[in-house]
Amino acid sequence: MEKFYVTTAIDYVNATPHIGHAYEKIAADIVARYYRMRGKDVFFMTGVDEHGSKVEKSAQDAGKSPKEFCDEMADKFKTAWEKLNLSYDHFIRTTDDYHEKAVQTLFLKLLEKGDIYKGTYTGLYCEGCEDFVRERDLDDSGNCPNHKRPPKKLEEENYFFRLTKYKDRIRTWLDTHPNAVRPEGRKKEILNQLVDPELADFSVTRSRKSLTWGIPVPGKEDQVIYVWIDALSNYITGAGYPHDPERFARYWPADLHLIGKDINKFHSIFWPALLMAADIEVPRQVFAHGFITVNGQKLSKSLGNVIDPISLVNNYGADAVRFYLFAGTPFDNDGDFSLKDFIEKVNAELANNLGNLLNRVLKLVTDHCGAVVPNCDPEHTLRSQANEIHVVVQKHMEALEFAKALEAIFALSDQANKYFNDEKPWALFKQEKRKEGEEVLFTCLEVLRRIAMNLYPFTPQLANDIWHQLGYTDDVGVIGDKKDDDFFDMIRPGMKINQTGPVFKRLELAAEDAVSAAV
Ligand code: ME8
Repeated sequence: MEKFYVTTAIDYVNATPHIGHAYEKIAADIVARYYRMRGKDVFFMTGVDEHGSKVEKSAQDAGKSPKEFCDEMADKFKTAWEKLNLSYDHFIRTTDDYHEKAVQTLFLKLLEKGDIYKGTYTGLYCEGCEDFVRERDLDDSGNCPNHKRPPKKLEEENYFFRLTKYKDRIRTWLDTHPNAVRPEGRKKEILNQLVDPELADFSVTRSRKSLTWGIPVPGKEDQVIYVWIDALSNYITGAGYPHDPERFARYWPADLHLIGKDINKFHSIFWPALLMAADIEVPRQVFAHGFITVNGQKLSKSLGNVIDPISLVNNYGADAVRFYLFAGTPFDNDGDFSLKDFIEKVNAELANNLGNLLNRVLKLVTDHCGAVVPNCDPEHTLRSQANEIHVVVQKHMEALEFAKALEAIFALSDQANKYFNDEKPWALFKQEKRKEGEEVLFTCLEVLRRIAMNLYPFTPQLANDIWHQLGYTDDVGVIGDKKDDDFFDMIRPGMKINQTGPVFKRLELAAEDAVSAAV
């Protein structure tokens, strides 16, 4: 069985998960479910990034020890992901013992090789970015443009990673692997950064005086391994490096690192360079997605618009959130979340377009065909379109064009509604045109079957509910384990359908959301 290893960025635990974090994790889940369904051995990993001064400070503010604070926060992330129906295989915490040991091993390996060396760093450091910043990148008030606060001046003895040694190899990698960094615009950004003379060796440790909450440099107690080498390594340590060589050999290299556009440099330059230095294969693809804004504004604690994914799911259900975040907004662009639009779009597509189609078709099958799939095999252009939907969806899924995949699926549902309205099967049965009536119902059932299969990665619960109402007793997501024929074959004549009421209930604005929806 072919493997597929997909990862997400690991989130800082200094604050609770927000809709932007959820966006990325759901994307990875969609990919994981899609490839599992297509028969791949998927390893889907997500997790949290727990070290660093930001987290240490948040713990202090909360009156807790960093470890105690991180334990609570890691649970909050896990709860959110469970609510959103994420099917990750492993949740990594950078405070996990195996991870800490592995990071130290990697550090010593690079030190021994001479790719990590000791130097003195003087510069400006932004705690928000957990990165050194350049004077010329600051805004007019001397603040970090991302975090709107001044960076700190730092002079420290640190260990550095010899990034400059690997610049040419990274360029060659990008030139010879056109899909290694995507989308195209983000790759160009990386190519420009590679020729910037200011892209220098970077610091991989901090003095214990300025950072205590981190992995100690082995044998050098005054130095702590600095966040990025610790964080990036999660992708290999979580897959078994070096403690489980068999698992590591099975899943590495990662097939897809999903990350946000703000951390592209770390993933498309620092990370491959670290791997090259350690003689480990580089990932197959880094994909930098866009950012979610809320009502057109950047997510910000001070604006109070940091939507909590848990309350969103509690009020509207996981499928609605999963669907909305990926319908409409191309994954490589920024997209906006507005409650009003969310409710409108979800009701229009999931309740009206798809839900009604299912209800109307199944009602006629119940009333006129004894609740059994009619025994026929009609030819119709709509059926041919339905037969091809997986090809269209596959093309979009491989390119991570989620919005286009959804558009194709819902266009099919739209067409089926139109066909149903035009053919009026209820009238056909009344006019004793049973054969014609059955053929219309069969065609619609087949469309619904295809929709359920293709929709599954996006809205697993809804897809399963449709699947079960169509009469199947298993889970739509396990279809990939079966013969391909089952996937591509038609709905089974003679199968008893199981109509149990609306598959998707229209959403109503929750009272607590009324104020923000009015914005
Ligand atoms: O950067 N919309 O953690 P993080 C979409 N720990 N994605 C968003 C977003 C938004 N509004 N805001 C953040 C870190 N993200 C590091 C990563 S990986 C080895 C270490 C994305 O909690 C962001 O781009 O700040 C990143 O991919 C992820 O959420 C975690 O962000």
